[in-house]
Amino acid sequence: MIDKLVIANRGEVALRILRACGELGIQTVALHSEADADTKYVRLAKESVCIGPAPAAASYLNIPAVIAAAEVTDASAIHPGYGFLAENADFAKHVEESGFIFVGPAPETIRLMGDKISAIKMMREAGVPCVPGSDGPLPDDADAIMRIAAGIGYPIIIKATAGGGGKGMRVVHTEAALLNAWQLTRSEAQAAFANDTVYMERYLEKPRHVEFQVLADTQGNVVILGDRDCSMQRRHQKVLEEAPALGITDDMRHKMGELCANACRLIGYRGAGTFEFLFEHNEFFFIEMNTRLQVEHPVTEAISGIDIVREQIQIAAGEPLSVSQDDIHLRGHAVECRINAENPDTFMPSPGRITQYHQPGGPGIRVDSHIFNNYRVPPYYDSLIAKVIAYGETREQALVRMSGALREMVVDGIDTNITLQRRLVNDAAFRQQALDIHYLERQLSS
Ligand code: MV4
Repeated sequence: MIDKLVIANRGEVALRILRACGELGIQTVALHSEADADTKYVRLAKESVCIGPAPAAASYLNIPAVIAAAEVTDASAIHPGYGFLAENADFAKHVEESGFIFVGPAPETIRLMGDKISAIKMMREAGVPCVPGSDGPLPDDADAIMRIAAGIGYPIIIKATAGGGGKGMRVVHTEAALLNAWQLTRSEAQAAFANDTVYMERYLEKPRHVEFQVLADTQGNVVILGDRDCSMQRRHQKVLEEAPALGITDDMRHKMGELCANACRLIGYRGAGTFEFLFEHNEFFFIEMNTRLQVEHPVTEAISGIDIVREQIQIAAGEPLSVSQDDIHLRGHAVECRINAENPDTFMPSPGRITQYHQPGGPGIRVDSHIFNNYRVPPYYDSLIAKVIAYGETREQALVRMSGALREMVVDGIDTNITLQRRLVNDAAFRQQALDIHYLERQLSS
């Protein structure tokens, strides 16, 4: 049903989608900006179309250009990857109205989950535990807001309903700071998202970020591929992820999985999705749902043996999931290190020509990357240049393998965070215990 697929993305994820299409016998069309003409995924695709100048707004985010490229190549489907247009409900709607298959959930589902208040409302209905909070938008009434905050108890956090991923939120520690913080968050939300609706939650001070991966087909089947811990982050950018999350009993994992599956059925979910939770004092609290493929999907693939991108494409083609929940057996442990082209001290992007690249390998090592010797990292996009994934029977084995892989890896000509990743993987505290979402930033500042 899908004979030709447009890859509306770049970099390592474009290559990841291209490889899945290769296995499925689907022809590929690589879309690229003027800055990405000379790339590995463009070379390997059957066809390619230049959709605009280097800035993403003129190319990878240019909806009419993406759809026109699908039309001129007579493709049947469009895969958005992650970032760019992946969670743009208007884009998904345009894709479908133009007669193409969108590899992802229905546009209405993207819209519903993109609005955090409506997402939380649906999750509560499905019995998924959420953070105690305002259960809806804050009213335009100072006294009412003070009462809501007092009822929740300080500290609280005010979040924009159109936000997510760390944009448009503010922590409030005292009643004295509440109204000013409310006004500020509201005006920032208006400026950033053209939507000033905000809500309130109890602020969890030292949680972990634990997320559940789901796959749902159009026949009503749902499978849960377990959880990932993504707590190692800096400024809302994940640095290292692993699966499974430490210290979650099989019983809890099973119970949370069931609740996520219920939620999928309630909202009629289709495709790959992720339920994000904060995990603190042995309790889960839903915060957001991502309706796309995620950067860290390979750690789940490693412990489940399921090809998530392949399943995504087959679901989009109307085929049933290739497995049922009884076929899913999570085994071993996997860790992913994101390798970025960035200055190790300032974290500023470090574009430029890679003069020397040595890719690590060996048992249990997977590298998802679009780079090669003499590749020029463009200055216009995200600084992710490679993902190193290490699998082992145990967490210790996965980390030993990761440590070896990072020692082997050479990327010369530009700055990278490889040294930082080596340090983190060999950090005594990280080796021993599950750490909270603030650990890495605390460590970096000391
Ligand atoms: C929170 C929180 C504490 N309490 N909500 C940040 C990104 C967005 N996904 C939600 N975020 C948070 N929401 C409550 N009620 C702390 C964060 C948070 C965070 C969450 C996940 C991963 C990294 C984070 C870094 C800072 C703050």
